[in-house]
Amino acid sequence: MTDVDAVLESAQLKNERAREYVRYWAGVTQADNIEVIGVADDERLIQEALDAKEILPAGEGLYYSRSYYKDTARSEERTIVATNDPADKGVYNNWHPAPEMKAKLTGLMRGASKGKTMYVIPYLMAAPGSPLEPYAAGVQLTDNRSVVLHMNRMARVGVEYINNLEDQDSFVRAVHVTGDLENLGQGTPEDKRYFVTVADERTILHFGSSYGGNALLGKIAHGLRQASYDGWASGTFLAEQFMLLGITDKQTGRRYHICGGFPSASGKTNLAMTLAPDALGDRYHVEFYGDDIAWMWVGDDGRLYGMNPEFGVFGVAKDTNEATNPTALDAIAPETKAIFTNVAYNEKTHEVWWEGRTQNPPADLDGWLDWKGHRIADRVPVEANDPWAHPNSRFTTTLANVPNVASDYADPKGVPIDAIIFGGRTRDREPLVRAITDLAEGVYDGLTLGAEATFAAEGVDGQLRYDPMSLRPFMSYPEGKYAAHWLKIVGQATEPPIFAHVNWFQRDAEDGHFLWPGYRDNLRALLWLMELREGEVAGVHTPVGIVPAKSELNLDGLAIKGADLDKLLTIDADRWRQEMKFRERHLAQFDGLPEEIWAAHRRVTAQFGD
Ligand code: OXD
Ligand code: MN
Repeated sequence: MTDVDAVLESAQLKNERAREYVRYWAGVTQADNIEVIGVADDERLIQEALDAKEILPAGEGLYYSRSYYKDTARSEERTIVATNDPADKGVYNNWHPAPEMKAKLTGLMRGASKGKTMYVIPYLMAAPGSPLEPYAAGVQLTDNRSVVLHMNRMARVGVEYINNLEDQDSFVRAVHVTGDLENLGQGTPEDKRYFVTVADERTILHFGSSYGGNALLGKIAHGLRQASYDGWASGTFLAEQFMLLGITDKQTGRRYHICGGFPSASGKTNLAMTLAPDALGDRYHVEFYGDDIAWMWVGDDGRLYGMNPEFGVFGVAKDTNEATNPTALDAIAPETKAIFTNVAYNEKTHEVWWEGRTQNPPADLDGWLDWKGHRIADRVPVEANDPWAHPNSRFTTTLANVPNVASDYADPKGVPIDAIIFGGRTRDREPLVRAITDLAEGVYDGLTLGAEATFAAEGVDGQLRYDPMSLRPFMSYPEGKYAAHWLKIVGQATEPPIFAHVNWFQRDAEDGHFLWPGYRDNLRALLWLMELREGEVAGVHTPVGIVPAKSELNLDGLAIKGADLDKLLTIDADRWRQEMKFRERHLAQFDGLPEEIWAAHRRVTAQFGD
């Protein structure tokens, strides 16, 4: 066991409270070595990880990693929010008492890093100087080198982010211990994995996974669960699973910023990184700020501001290609130092591939291994159609690698938010876009956000899987209080954002074709929304908001059938009457939902009549 103090001293980690914390967990986990990390260590750690075969080369300045085959996704069942107040129990936060969870996790972590190095990663989930900086500092401890490499890409890392904290105690304690992955009983009644955020103690304890979604604590647990709790407890901000983009109209010089939530598989990353359609590219420039998290607060000027607390993108690889997301491909090009996880890998050429990267997989199977490391050429007939890459395989790259990253993406002031949008993948009921100008109706719309659960469930009774504001897996406190907090924060804005609901996935009821081309053309719906906000178009009023008149959408360079466009902009009243009944049941689960939200629900319901 090394002398912890000597290591911290030589790494110039000066925050005394952080030192105490490192000392304590070094004692519990009994790691053999301690190492404090800064960005300058990345190159050396990459080389060490290559030498140890924890990662493999994937082209010039690109890397490949594989996680244990039973450890490839976020585990929602094993994720817990713990506090010292039973009143914090909500419908989705899987609440447990803090003392019980701390004892449990300390027990699981005791001695569990023996023989390993415990890396100390001081980080900041904000641009330095941000008004939310007091909530952004953390120190992740991990016994996994690959997790360190991912954290270096996903957060700002270095001792400088915690040494000079105004309140030395104000960093999040984020402890990650991998555990013996082959003996954790993943998915069985004996499952030993626990992913706990002790929200009122600002402590995160994750045991039993090295997959990013469970192990990158700055992003997943601090950036959303802890931050949303902090935002509520302090009464000052919102932390949401939102993308954030900017649109510049080069003709008028106006700039707009739009953020929004999308349940998984509803196109959030592709939208965040979108470019303008070719025909509109001369006039509009689209900029990328973030694909997954936005923290929002009201500035002194009465506007709602937003910022992406992350430093990188942990994106789903599946279906990423030149048509769906060309900027993502640029962001993972040679020399970007991107890391691929659980995609298919060619051990001879070091190429990577995933489903949807090209229409067909590489024809020459020589050297190709699937995400489990099994040779594709050796597959037996029953395995022939198994995917080469895991459906949740990922790429990890820094924001700065995204070619259209906004020039002010690291500005600590954040950007003023003009619109908040919600969009779940639904084959019917949701039009291309409907705008909502009333705050309570906007929050109500976010709370009733849903998407088709699975293909198999479609059409059974048409019920959506509701995912309020797309925060369901990260909800840290009761939903009624969450709704009230939204009304309070956005209600403070004197120039509030407009809300909208979008849907790129409507299909023809008869032959199932997508009515809207999607991808870059989605910008057309957002441009209409900005024109509506500017009072340049009036739209058509419906019970669920304002939809574009057909003539108001900019369709330059787009070939779309008039009949498809009609359907895209139509509200199916019968379908919506049914939807309102589902919504009522969904909202009724939440204790203490503000009366404004129920009133919004009743207003919309009444407009549809019986
Ligand atoms: C997620 C992610 O799992 O962003 O939501 O990775
Ligand atoms: Mn996410």
